[in-house]
Amino acid sequence: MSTFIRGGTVVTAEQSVRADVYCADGVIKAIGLDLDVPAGAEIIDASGQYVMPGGIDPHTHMQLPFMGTVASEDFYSGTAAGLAGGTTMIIDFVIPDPEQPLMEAYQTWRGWAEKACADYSFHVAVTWWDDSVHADMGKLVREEGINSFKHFMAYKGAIMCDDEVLYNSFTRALELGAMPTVHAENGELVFQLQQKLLAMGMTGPEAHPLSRPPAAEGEAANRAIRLAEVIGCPLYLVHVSTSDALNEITRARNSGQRVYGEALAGHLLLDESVYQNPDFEAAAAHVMSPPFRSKSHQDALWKGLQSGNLQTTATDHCCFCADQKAAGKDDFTLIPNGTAGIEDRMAVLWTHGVGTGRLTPQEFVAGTSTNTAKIFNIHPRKGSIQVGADADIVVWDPEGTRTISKTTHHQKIDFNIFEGMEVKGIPSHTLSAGKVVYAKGELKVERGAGQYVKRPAYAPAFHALEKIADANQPVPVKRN
Ligand code: DUC
Ligand code: ZN
Ligand code: ZN
Repeated sequence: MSTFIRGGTVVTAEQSVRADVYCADGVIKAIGLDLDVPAGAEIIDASGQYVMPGGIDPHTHMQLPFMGTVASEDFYSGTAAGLAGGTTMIIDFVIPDPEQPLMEAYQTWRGWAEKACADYSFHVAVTWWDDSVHADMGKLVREEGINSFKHFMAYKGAIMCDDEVLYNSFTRALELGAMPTVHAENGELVFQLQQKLLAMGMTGPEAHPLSRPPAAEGEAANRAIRLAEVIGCPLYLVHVSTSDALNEITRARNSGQRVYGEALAGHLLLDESVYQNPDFEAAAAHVMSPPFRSKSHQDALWKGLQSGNLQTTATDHCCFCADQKAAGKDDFTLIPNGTAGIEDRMAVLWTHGVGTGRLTPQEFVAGTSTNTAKIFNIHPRKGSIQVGADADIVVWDPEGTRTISKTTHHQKIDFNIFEGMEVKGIPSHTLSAGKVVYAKGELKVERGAGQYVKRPAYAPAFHALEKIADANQPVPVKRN
């Protein structure tokens, strides 16, 4: 099985260059101008189009059991929707219940993901602490190819980590060469504000953003960053939604800390007015955490991407349909948190990023694919167009248009937060492991074709950090 992509412009994070790309045996075999077409290759005419690394969405929650229900999108339908939108890999989250062994939860998620039709990997959440968690983190890194651990600083009484768990887990991650990641919101403050708002009779979705103010995110971001600073580990902040958190990241990076930030397509494009919709279903459909913010935060996030203080983009794809959201009809704290976007991320970011001049095409590739591959240590196998890399490729038609709608999307959810948005710049073809899995509106995916991608630990850089920490060891004063 081989595919020949002819006459396109290859766009990577570094450059744009006219070249043909030949793929066989799942990888890129040749790149160059006017290559000979090998016998039997399927030819894709890419003239007038860009040939880019397939998107990597580092933040999805397929079939997540959460807030008393289960996300409606599973690993098959979700990765298929991703492929339709040019995303060829996801990093999903294993989220153990408190007291559940990490390895047990990991095996459960691995089983669920076997039906995926695009490649996938996992961050594993640390939701509690004891010696078995310490040991399982080691097994996951050394034997299972997990190199990132997630910490929820929100969701009190469920999966929230206190500072003790953060300290223990960040310290262990450093030892193992793994990346700690955080959902940064002060969960205690959110809980107290939720109770206060309910007591005031604020029971609808309009109370959701009030219960999670920007300061709650800024405080948690700062706390996590400061813990990482003292421990000496790097840190990745998922779904940065406020200038408050971004300012903390920027400050830390300027002082030399290795801190990374992720922006969601939804946070870049939607604002908090969605919660004022008098239609409960429409307002509840936007309930996710952190919530959509004011336009000034959106502007800050775009600037974060432009300046490089935010490196990656994601969706937090977590689908709940109207009947599931209805659980919170009389109490906004019971609305399952989550919105969709895996199918639309690439097109909306191209349209509102490259199309408006906010991002160059190279910055688009960096922010949708390459930076994620680098941060999570799978580059250049993923996130690049080079000989030997996996042939996960999107052929991008910059003149192609589409109107986003729940009536035409492939996502398994009855709502689309980008409903009615006209996008210009869409995939014409998506290749997964060299196979054409999406062509001009038609999906040709195979259940189970996606592979689990192991991500090695980052030992060398981390050992350097450990050496610095060792050199700064305190020495007791000798006294008589
Ligand atoms: N936020 C959501 O909106 N859904 C899933 C988990 C999360 O942190
Ligand atoms: Zn989160
Ligand atoms: Zn999430």
